Amino acid sequence: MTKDLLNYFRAKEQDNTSEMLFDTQCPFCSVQCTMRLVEERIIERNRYKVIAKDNPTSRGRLCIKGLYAHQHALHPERLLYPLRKVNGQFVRISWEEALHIIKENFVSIQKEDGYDALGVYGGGSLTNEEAYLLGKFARVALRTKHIDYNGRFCMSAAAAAMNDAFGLDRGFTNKLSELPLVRTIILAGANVAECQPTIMPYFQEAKKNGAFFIVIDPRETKTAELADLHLKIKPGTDAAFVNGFLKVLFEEGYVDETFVKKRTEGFTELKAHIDRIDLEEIARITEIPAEMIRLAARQYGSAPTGMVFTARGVEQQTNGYMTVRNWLNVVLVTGKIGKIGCGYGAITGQGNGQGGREHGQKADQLPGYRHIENPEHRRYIASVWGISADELPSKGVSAYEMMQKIDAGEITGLFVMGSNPVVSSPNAQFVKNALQKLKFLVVVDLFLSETAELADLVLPTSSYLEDEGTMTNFEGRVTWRPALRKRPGEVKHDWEILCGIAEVLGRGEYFRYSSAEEIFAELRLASRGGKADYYGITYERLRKERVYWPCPSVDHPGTGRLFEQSFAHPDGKARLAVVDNEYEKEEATEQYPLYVTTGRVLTHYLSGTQTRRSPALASRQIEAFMEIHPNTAKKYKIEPNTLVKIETMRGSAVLRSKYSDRIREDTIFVPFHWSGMQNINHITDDRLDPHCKMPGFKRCVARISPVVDLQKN
Ligand SMILES: Nc1nc2c(c(=O)[nH]1)N[C@H]1C(S)=C(S)[C@@H](COP(=O)(O)OP(=O)(O)OC[C@H]3O[C@@H](n4cnc5c(=O)[nH]c(N)nc54)[C@H](O)[C@@H]3O)O[C@H]1N2
Ligand SMILES: Nc1nc2c(c(=O)[nH]1)N[C@H]1C(S)=C(S)[C@@H](COP(=O)(O)OP(=O)(O)OC[C@H]3O[C@@H](n4cnc5c(=O)[nH]c(N)nc54)[C@H](O)[C@@H]3O)O[C@H]1N2
Ligand code: SF4
Ligand SMILES: [Mo]
Repeated sequence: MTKDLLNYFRAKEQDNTSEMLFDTQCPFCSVQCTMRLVEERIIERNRYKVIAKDNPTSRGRLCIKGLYAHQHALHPERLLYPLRKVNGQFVRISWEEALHIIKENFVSIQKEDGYDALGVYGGGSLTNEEAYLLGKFARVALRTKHIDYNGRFCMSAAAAAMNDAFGLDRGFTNKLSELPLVRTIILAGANVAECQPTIMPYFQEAKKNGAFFIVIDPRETKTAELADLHLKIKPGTDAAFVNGFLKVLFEEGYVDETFVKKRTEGFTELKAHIDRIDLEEIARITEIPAEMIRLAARQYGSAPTGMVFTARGVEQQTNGYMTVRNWLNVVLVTGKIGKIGCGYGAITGQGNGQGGREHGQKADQLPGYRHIENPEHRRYIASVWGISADELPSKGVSAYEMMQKIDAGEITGLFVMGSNPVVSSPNAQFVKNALQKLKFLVVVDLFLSETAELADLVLPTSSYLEDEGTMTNFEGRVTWRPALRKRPGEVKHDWEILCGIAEVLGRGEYFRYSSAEEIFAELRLASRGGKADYYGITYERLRKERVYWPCPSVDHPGTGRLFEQSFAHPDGKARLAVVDNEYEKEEATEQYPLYVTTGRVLTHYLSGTQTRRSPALASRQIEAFMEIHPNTAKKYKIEPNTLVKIETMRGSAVLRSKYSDRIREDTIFVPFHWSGMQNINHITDDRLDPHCKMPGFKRCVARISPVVDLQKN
């Protein structure tokens, strides 16, 4: 009998076994799968088991990350106490001391450098309640205009494009349950099989029902296995591709003229622009044969139903906004939106990537998608918060621009909650150097992340097993995450930390809550009448169902399919846009001959702070790698599974080669979940999309060389 089993029986005999059940939601991606953690205490040790729970989105499925999420939440490296850096070492302090230090530093920074010298940097893992409160904290407790969040690197291009085209940004315009009815599905720069694996069965069902799949990606990914047509596009040329696609739709009569006339603006200009497009030129730019572009457009144009999905492959470009606008042109000119099986989806990334962008963490935004520069919106939110509208700051700058302001000495104190910008920002070495110039850096995290290591003060926060709250998934559906596990050590919830700081800063009267539900009640009111209206959504409802917003009253069923009758602009019409083929981007040269694109693998999550600490996940992919075509590798004398140095003007990284004939020969793919020498963001381009300030994570040029020359050894 094994020792474990022996212990088990011994424990049973002594009736010393206990089993505790914790229902929760996965802390990772935007699907928000539900699960139950079973914790068995048996004399000497605890054992854990995870059981998937049913919900209408993931329908009782979990991917491997969800199955092992508890491994990081229960990891011995969890931060348990506030830490202060003294002579380069972290020492444990009390919460009282921590709050006192924050007060002293925040007050002196704002006295010396002004209110806006404090920056706040949030994240899409925060619950709706905490994201909402962080926005209020920046504006009301700190009175700074500088707040932004990691969603800038994630959803900003698609969000801005949907806002401008439709007047409203919600990840999916349709219900997920409609997917099996769609006859042509376009996946542009989206790797669902690795990034939202538990919704793959919806796509597979569509496939079974005869749907035609077009996958556009420089690599043949797991997702591309669905494809009837896989287009191995040259990175960063998707906007041009869509111009070619539109050309075919126009030439071959797939435009829905009644829809265009009744429901859109800007058709004449778009038509004139597309008339000038030359399909052969598009084929040259994208390196996709004209016939393939024709085939793709015909399939979509002629299908009775169709949906276009984009994700970061096309969005994390310095023309990501324009590329999404062009895909929205496609959806609009064919009238394939606002009907069953017809629509668009920007596949949201983080667990609360959707909710996190609706309630005020963004530099220009107030709750409910209100705008910080709209006097009426300011008045309304000020009234909910009990302050005067004049007290509200104006809009600040985007996430990376905050780093530039830190570097320039304009922002001298920073408060980070729920992000690890030292790993996840473009040109990460610059960001690291900038953060070291700060007078005072506070990081609130579960772990001593690479960013927390630079902090003067680190505050421990609760994990998904401990912190109750709501999240809004990629469908625009609000979900409730119960979390009853006891917090370890002296850990506090993010919202408690914000309230505690507000209190010592003398603004406590605006931050008195005793539960997440109380904050949600205020959020409902603040969002009321806004575009993302949560007023009708209560905890009571959420304990029983997942509710689509907008939901303006408690008896409202929620809005599954958007834009059935009209779009969200005041005149009810959608806007078409003219999109150029070309834009400013890095081009391959003799010195930097290869394109580098970055992304994800199934078993890791974002900056890796969490998944690198999970033995089951880390062991499946222990280090970063570069996916490289064997022909390219041979050209640069790179053997399989050997270390390679990759360099740009900005910096370098060292990665292990991984041969793959499924990637373009001119392109290298690197996941970004690792730090230090393996951090690919040391080389990425920090140019920003002028429309939404999204960095071009998905295209830069680089050179490669073997680290060890095997020939000589
Ligand atoms: N396992 C896992 N799942 C995750 C995450 C994670 O870290 N790990 N993160 C979550 C988050 S926050 C996000 S934002 C999503 C991201 O989800 P996705 O956007 O689907 O993931 P990525 O791997 O970043 O990029 C998708 C694909 O874009 C392709 N691509 C690169 N350049 C181009 C290009 O120029 N054109 C086109 N058409 N395609 C290109 C890449 O080869 C890649 O396969 O995933 C979420 N889910
Ligand atoms: N090269 C390249 N870079 C990229 C991307 C890419 O595709 N390529 N993708 C970008 C995208 S889409 C994204 S979303 C960003 C994400 O990048 P980051 O914002 O850096 O993402 P995370 O790793 O989730 O960082 C979250 C940090 O917060 C902590 N944390 C987790 N939950 C909580 C919580 O509830 N409260 C608090 N206070 N802390 C918490 C985690 O331990 C972790 O240290 O990366 C971007 N960077
Ligand atoms: S990572 Fe995403 S798909 Fe996987 S279990 Fe978590 S929420 Fe579900
Ligand atoms: Mo993301």
